[in-house]
This record gives sequence, C-alpha cells and structure tokens, in this order.
Amino acid sequence: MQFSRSSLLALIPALVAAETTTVTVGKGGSLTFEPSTAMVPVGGTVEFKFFPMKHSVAQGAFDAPCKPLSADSFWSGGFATSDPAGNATTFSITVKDDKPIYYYCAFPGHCGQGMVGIINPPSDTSMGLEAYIANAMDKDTVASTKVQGGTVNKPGAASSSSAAGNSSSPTSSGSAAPSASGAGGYGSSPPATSSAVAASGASTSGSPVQWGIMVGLSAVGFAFGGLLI
Ligand SMILES: [Cu+2]
Repeated sequence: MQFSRSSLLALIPALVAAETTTVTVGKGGSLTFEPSTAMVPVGGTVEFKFFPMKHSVAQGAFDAPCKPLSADSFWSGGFATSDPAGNATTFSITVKDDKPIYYYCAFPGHCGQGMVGIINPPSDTSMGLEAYIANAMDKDTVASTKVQGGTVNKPGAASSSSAAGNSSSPTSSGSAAPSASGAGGYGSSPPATSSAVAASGASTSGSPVQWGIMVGLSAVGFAFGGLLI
C-alpha cells in the first residue's frame, strides 16, 4: 500500500489539531518545567509529566506568583515518584482561550526558586518568563486546596481509591487519588497527617525533611499515595 505525498500532507492538519504538548516537571532533578513556555492552541491539551521527587503544578498569576490564581484555578495535587522515567500518572489541562496561563510548582520552596512556567506567554516580555521567574524568587509557596481544573490520567486504572499499598509508594497511607476528599487539602484539617509526614520523611531522598515539615506546618494530608504507580 502506498500513500501519495499529497495524501500524507493532508493528514498533517489533523495531527496538529490533536496535538498534546507534554511538559516535564522536575526532570533530571532540576527545578524546572520543560519546556517552560509553550504555545498551545485553544482546545489543545497540556500534559504534565512528573519526575522525582515531589512536585505539583498549580495555576498562578504573573503578579502574584507562587499562590493559586483563584479558588477555581487548576492544581494537579502532589505527585511523588522515585522513578527516573517519571510518574506514569500525569495531569493534563485543556487550553480554553489564548490568554497566558501562568503556573508554578506548589511543592514548598520550588516556586520561590523559579520553578514556574507559562502556556501561551504574551509577546510583551515584561510579562514573560524571565519577569515571572524574577517575581517568583523567594516567594513563599501557597498550595491549592483542591485537585481540580484538569484530569489526572492514571494508566490502566479507573479506580480512584485503591492505589495505596503499592510497595514502591512512600506514602501508602491510603489517602489514594487526588480527587478523593481531603487529598491535597493544604490548610484544612490537622488530623491524619502524621502518617503522611512520617512516610514521606522515611522513604525519600530528595528533600523529604522539608516536605515533612511543610506537611506538618500546614497540618494536612497532601496525599501522594494514590499517585504513585
Ligand atoms: Cu517542584
């Protein structure tokens, strides 16, 4: 079977329209999103793929970095993995308009070290990536309270609450998927955090102490267990 050159070319627009832009999060141990800026058409999908150790992605604002844009803005929930190939579970968002989407890593300290990115950055560089990073420097990180605004893509598993207990999971406390109630609830209920703190401190080598302290301070269960594959 042969395709003519023109029939192959005719396929290209469809492929482009269906394109998903993958953004890696913390790949190679760096506190970066890669690519840190990307042009994505309206209706396009951005898929975030998380690398060790612990990261998340939250929508922010250019002039108020390192905190949620709004009560409704997207947040992936916390992702933890020790797999150098990255977490098999990803988080994706759909681009709804052509306005810039500013986002940051909500793991404590990461945004303040410049771990931010922009989808559809403005042509005005005064509101571009360099300026956004400069804004973010040394800012305290504020996580969102709810996993929302996107899709958690768990390979081969529809269940949202049975992933705990995985032997490779540093936080096998049973809080499961990010959509489960209470998961990622920074700043709310103090109980039920000790196991997450202990687990994360005990079995990771990245910056578990810092993470543990953060969890303790904000007194919530930022549940990673369900995201570990
Ligand atoms: Cu991070």
